Amino acid sequence: MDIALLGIPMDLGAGRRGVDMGPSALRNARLSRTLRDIGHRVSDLGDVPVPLPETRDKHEESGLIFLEPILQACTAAGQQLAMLGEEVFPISMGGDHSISVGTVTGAARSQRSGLIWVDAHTDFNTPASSPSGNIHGMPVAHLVGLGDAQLNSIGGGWHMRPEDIVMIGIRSVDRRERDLVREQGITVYTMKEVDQLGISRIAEETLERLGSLPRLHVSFDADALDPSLAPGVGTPVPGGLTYREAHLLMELLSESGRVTSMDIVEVNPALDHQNQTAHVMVGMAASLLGKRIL
Ligand code: B3U
Ligand code: MN
Ligand code: MN
Repeated sequence: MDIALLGIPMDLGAGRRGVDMGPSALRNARLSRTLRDIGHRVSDLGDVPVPLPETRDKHEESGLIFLEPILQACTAAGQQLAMLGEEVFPISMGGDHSISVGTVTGAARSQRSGLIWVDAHTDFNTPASSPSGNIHGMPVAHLVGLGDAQLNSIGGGWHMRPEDIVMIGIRSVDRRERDLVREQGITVYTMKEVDQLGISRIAEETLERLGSLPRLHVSFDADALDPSLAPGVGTPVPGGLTYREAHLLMELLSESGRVTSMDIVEVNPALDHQNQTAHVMVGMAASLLGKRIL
């Protein structure tokens, strides 16, 4: 397969600094080499320009911190991805999760698209519900067309249907965010369901729901993993996916042959131990892209 890597060194949407170094950390952990060893052709498109926080006004009072530069970077990322051939599998390297407003939109190439959101958080806040004003807690709400009119119209008004979204690994949801997730009817597998049902049943149900859509995007937030495995994240939450649960999920999605794009987000080397989190996430990408044990 042809794989394109795109870096989005963004930390404007997160509450803590350092996640802008994520693309470097992933390159250092040999993402491209690992995918080539599986047999793919990999091209690295470099990084989308992202303004430095020091050079911009936060506009905290708006409830959307650093909205302007985030709009710029997400629009640029979406445009780059939308220009790729349909057969190219893009991997967007964050950066905080606000990048996904642009990457999910761009990777969809204007088609109906399923979204598998692997995360400790639902990221379904709107400016009105968000306790923090951090845009990395808001991308999914904006992908379905809620929230801020500028942020939800990146990509010219393409939106996802709530029924085309499945979230896995969830264990931290804000109070008003929960109401929105329920109202919109998003399918959510919390860690309780991961424990109860097992990840293979969850993968099966997810593919039953989304497997016939023309495109399928996996957005993988490193904080979905247990913090003992992936310590390099800004908002660690105990009780996450184990190494094998996460790999099995990626392996089963890979076997389906339905996944057409991926994000790797929230890898923060400033909070990590010896780049462990980036290495773990490179392993996840390898499993999603067909690395086989035998
Ligand atoms: N729900 C909180 C915290 C959060 C969301 N995503 C991350 N943290 N990584 C918020 O700020 O919206
Ligand atoms: Mn997230
Ligand atoms: Mn998260």
